[in-house]
Amino acid sequence: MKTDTATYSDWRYGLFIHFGLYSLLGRGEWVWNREEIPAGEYHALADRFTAEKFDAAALCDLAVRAGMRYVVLTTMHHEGYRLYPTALSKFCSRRDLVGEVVAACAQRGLHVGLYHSLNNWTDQPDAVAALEDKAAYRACIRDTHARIRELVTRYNPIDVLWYDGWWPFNAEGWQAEEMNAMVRKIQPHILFNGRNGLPGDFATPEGHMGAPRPWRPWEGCMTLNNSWGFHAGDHDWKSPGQVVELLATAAQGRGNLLLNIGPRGDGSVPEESVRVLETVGKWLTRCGGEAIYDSELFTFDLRERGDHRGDWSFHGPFTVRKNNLYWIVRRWPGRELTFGGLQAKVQTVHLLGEAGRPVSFRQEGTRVTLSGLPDMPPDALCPVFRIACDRPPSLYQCGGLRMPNAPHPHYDPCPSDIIH
Ligand code: JFZ
Repeated sequence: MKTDTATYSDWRYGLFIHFGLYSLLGRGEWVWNREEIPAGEYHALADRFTAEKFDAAALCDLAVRAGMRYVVLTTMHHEGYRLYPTALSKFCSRRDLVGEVVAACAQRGLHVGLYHSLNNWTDQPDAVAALEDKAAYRACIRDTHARIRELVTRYNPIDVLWYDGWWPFNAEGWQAEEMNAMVRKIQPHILFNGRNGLPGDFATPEGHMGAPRPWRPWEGCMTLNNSWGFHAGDHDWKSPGQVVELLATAAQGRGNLLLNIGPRGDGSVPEESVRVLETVGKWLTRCGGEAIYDSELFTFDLRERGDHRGDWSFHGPFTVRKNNLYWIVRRWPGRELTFGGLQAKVQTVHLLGEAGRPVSFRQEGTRVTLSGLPDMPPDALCPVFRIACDRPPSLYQCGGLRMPNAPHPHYDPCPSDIIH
């Protein structure tokens, strides 16, 4: 599948899959390193790794049901174990799990990205030796480039090469310019993330959804609980409502949310993650999709007013597309909903979804009230309104009760992530 940065920002929602030998232990993907497990003991996990319940078709079906448009799989994490047969190491799966996922994505029209750690704890000379010795350094970089070359040759075409594990080198150390040029020669349309030391084609804020400033294509990668690789003791799942909120942040910043699952060692997916993904997927189909997909960068009138964000509401986030303002009402306050600061004239208001219908409203200047609504939220997860305006809508409210007629000094100890 061919790709480019222009359409990348509209993928919006993807499935990140962390899977490897560590999944058998259920204590996260760094377990070897953090617990200082003897190498022989850790490597012996390969004999137990059969991934008998790893079902690429089912995983991709889950992504589709979840409303996702792409999948990124860990082809090799820091442990060094490859999920694909390779001529370059014995430490690999004989079954081609990567090929299975790439094929299942293609069948479903999902874009596909391959996560690959540059540094790994198995291949010798490793990055530690490379730091200490020039010959080891040369061998380590040569081997890393060879691995990447083999990966993008085996799986061609793919949409994204998702580098990770840059420790301990920067772009110069990894010879990242040469690395990207070599990959682009094999796959001209491939996109790179920014984790081999170069900025890449998109930014990857991690653990938060802050759009880069100034804006460029971006993807926030988030865990569904607090672990990337399967952790048997981590039951701290995000609620469907929290995932909706993450999606709204992606949508208003015109970025993507890459949401992670960590299958167990046998390849089965923890039921709680399936439940959350499906609940949000149904919401996207029912009413949320229009507010989330193909949204535009919401500038909140920032160009005129520095980095003051005037968009926030106690009830839930806003997104925009063309002349429409979407209101994703996470906290339903009751029969009337009011927001201020609208720099446009409202023409119609609709509640989206099964309960979809026109909604009465009144507008006094920048203040808009939606009325005649039920006491209880009209959607089981999160009602969404389409507020059609006479021009691309923008919102602004200042910290006082009226807009000052004089410029005021600007001081902000915690500047907004979203400055465009
Ligand atoms: C890396 C990995 O070490 C981790 O296991 C996981 O795969 C994750 C997606 O990526 O971890 C990082 C990478 C970047 C930051 C923190 C952890 N960061 O930028 O703060």
